[in-house]
Amino acid sequence: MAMVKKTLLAALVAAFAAFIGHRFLKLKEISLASREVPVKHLRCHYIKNIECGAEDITILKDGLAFLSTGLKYPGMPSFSDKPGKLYILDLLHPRPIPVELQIKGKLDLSSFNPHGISVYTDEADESIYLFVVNHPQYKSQVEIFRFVEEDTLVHLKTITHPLLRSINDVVAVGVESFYATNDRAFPSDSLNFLTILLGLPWCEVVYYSPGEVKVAANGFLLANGINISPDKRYIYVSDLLDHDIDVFERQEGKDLVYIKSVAVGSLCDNIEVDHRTGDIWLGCHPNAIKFLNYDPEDPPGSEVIQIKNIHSEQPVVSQVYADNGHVIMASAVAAPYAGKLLIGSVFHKALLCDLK
Ligand SMILES: [Ca+2]
Ligand SMILES: [Ca+2]
Ligand SMILES: [Ca+2]
Repeated sequence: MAMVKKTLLAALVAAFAAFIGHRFLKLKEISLASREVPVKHLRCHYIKNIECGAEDITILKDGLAFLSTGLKYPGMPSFSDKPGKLYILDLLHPRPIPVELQIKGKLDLSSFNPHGISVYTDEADESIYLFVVNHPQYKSQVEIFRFVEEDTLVHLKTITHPLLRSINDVVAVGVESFYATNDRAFPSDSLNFLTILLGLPWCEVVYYSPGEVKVAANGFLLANGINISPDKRYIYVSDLLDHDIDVFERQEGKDLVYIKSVAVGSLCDNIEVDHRTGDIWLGCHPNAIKFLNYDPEDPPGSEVIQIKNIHSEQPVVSQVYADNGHVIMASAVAAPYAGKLLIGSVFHKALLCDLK
């Protein structure tokens, strides 16, 4: 009997070890650990004053771009220990230079750590609201600002909620309501790593409004960028570790109904949507291991991917830009405007490129 027990135990241990070994191989696969991207450049130049990342960028219809800079995030490189800043850049200017936005109100600027951003224009009076994911002391909250003049934001409100646990990006759908992505299943690093190792898709999209907060969609390995179609009917979510963009339809009850996924073959971060064409633009990480184990000798690369006709039977996915990290490392966002493209990075510089 003892012998049978021993054999069973040995078989169980061997099966468990094989399973964990298999999961580590799978992890190598989903992190695209051996991927190298051949360089594919556009005509670009660096944007002045941006040296420590512009993790997220979004552009208004009149060509004003907002940039979220200086992110510090656990486990990721950062070239600055100063607080983060928000900038504005006028793309209609012949030589656009970013201007730091002055923040008025009660927000503690010494711990400001901006991450994903989104703008909302109130059609009633054309007022513009900027929603910013903020991580003071690595916590997660959403700041709502009103853009009042050329270079000034007025801080209106800080939103915290137990469901807004580990927010990466946000998409505003009203003056005080939004959808936000949680990029971690657990606050604890080891539990979070375990969910990734086991391939458990436990990240969520949360809907927030003053009257109701709920999980609107789930089933993501790592929910990162989020954005909305120009007609406001669809929500797009980048599931970074699943290498795809998930498309959802908005419902009256604010739930999101899953429509489909479009494979992108890269680890895509933030999503921008061309106001005019509805095309999807993605700032992506070609190789997660190079990104996490930052080595200036073998830097993490950058990749910009565009999806045309995402709602058709055959969306067209194409690589628009790729770099091996010698020009720009760790691209997180690509925002198009009138034949130009802004590329921002998690911790490095930012580029303004010509698409024509
Ligand atoms: Ca965003
Ligand atoms: Ca997916
Ligand atoms: Ca992001």
